[in-house]
Amino acid sequence: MTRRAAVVAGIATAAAVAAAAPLVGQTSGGAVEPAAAATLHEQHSPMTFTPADPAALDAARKEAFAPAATPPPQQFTSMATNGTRIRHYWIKAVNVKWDVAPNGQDVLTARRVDPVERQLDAVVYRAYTPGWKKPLPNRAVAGDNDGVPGPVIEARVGDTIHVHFKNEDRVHKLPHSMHFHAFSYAPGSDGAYIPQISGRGGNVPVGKSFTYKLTAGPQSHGAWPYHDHSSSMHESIPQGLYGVVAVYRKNEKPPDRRFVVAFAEHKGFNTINGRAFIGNTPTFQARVGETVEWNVISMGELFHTFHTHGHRWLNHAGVPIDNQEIGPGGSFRMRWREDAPGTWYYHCHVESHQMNGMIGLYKVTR
Ligand SMILES: [Cu+2]
Repeated sequence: MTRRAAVVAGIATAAAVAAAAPLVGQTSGGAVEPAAAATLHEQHSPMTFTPADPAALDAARKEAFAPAATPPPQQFTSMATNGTRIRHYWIKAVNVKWDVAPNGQDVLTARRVDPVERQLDAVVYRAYTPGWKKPLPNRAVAGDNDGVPGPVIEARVGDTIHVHFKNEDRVHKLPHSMHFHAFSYAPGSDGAYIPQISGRGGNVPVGKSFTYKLTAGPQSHGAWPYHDHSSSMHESIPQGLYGVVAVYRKNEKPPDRRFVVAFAEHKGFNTINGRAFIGNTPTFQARVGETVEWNVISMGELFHTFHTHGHRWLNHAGVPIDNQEIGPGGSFRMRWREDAPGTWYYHCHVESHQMNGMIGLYKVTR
């Protein structure tokens, strides 16, 4: 506790440190209450660490750095539902225990990450079969229906999308909503809480539901974020309530692989898809010759840079780059045809973020 408080003190005001104390106290005790919100921007220092147990470190490294298997083909729901007039998504906000670093290691610095440091009483978006009957399976490496970020909302320009949202946050008991970048909609489907104005969709109470009616217009193509914009958004986004919208042009061919990368902060770690450190963050895979597409969003309070090794792409001015800045609420997508076999890093190039979890592996096989 003393060490943690000292880390906080390094970057925060005395008031923030005082506010952080209840969370530190509760790590042995149970439910996360709104106190968590006060500690969102606390930063772990890569210089203070518990050395890893050699056997655990070795196991985590073996798993992370093992040769790539042949990646299975990727499916996109947009292909399965293409041709229907209205795409329906059935989504709940549900509680899960989320582990920011399931393998318990930072394999780069040989540091052990303790369970109390890395576990979170999360609330996440999860996709269901019609009528919210059964959760849909997760079919991607990450970012499909596995928690943080929420399920990818896919559409094509010209589509109408109905998102049926139900708030089942029984742990925090907070109102939630879904607010979508990318789409056009009437004010009632904005999903943003405006006191006395926004209506039911801006602040959906626990146990209640709301249907957002959206249209993918001519300016909707690309990768975008969606997130909670209710009165609880400042607490709920760090608890996991955000995801990615992927909209293709009318006749655009989808890529062979789509990699979802969501930069954010959870429990003081700088995260990719809710996870920190190699082997916990997604290990993406592709084969030479495939078209790969990266959908990158940023949530939270910080600015990041998305960098990949061994690859370059063209920015909007047609200039080759290998490092793209991205700020809160921002997003971009880009593609390349894979021609570089090997195991590569992708990471945020803000070095303190990279060392605090924002790094992963990309494995390309022939
Ligand atoms: Cu960063």
